[in-house]
Amino acid sequence: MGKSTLLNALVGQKVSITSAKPETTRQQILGIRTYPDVQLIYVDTPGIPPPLKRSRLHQMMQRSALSSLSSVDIIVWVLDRTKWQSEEERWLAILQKSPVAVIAAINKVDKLSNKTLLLSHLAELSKRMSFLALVPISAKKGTQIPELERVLQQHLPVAPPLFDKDTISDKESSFFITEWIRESVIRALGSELPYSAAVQLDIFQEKPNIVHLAATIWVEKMGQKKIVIGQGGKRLRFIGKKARLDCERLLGKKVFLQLWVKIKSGWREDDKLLKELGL
Ligand SMILES: Nc1nc2c(ncn2[C@@H]2O[C@H](COP(=O)(O)OP(=O)(O)O)[C@@H](O)[C@H]2O)c(=O)[nH]1
Ligand SMILES: [Mg+2]
Repeated sequence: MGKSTLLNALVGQKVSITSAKPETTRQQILGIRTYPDVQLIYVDTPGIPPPLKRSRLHQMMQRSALSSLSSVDIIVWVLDRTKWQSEEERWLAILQKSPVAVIAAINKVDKLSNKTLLLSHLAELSKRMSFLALVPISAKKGTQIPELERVLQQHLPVAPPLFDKDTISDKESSFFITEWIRESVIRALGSELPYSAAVQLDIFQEKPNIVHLAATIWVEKMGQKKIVIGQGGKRLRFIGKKARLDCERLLGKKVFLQLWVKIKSGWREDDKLLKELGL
């Protein structure tokens, strides 16, 4: 859909990881943007996984997605152009009953060639529930993001700011480090490792000129470990390089990053490990 891409566009910096694969976002992340006269606090959420194949991790993702709905002032429903699949149907059923007002953000319009289709889709959507506004956007290109912000500001209640003006998220560096590593794993692996990796930070040691980081990439099976490591460790080095550069940007210092790949079968059902991973 592009929820995390949109969050990053609205915050103006990367706070949430994105990938072409569903289920990239696992938990709620706040992104904060402060202008001289307004502070906008956004909540990024996972999607709702299909009802079959639900693991403990899936249940946690769903709980996280749904719990944010009641605690916000406005919901922005991000849709992928005119696509309408079972997840959209599940969200519609939930949002129709929501006491919180909803804005529909029709995303990825940069990929939409037939604009007539868009108009009829907007008309269809409006028939099924009432929205505060329907805003076609491109989160990736930044198209119509100021328009979406304008509509949001128009409808938000007046309140004192909750965060310092320089704060962009509720998460700490350690969270971003493990997420940047996980994003690098997801992107390096294409469809070979669906949803099965978790990252745990083992060492975070800050020295005057360099930060020493060590992390474990948890996978479920021997075969997956081999894929992540690659021939002669080539893929793991590639994953590590991208993650290291992202971490250097985040921490503003040189980073020495060590990665280990370990197997823990059924980690997605393991409450203790899920807790240790902050899920
Ligand atoms: N062409 C295009 N791609 C987008 C846009 N927004 C997001 N994407 C891509 O869609 C994929 C899913 O995005 P992501 O933000 O991770 O979606 P999420 O699962 O809803 O959080 C990624 O490959 C993004 O680069 C957009 O406006 N235009
Ligand atoms: Mg996401």
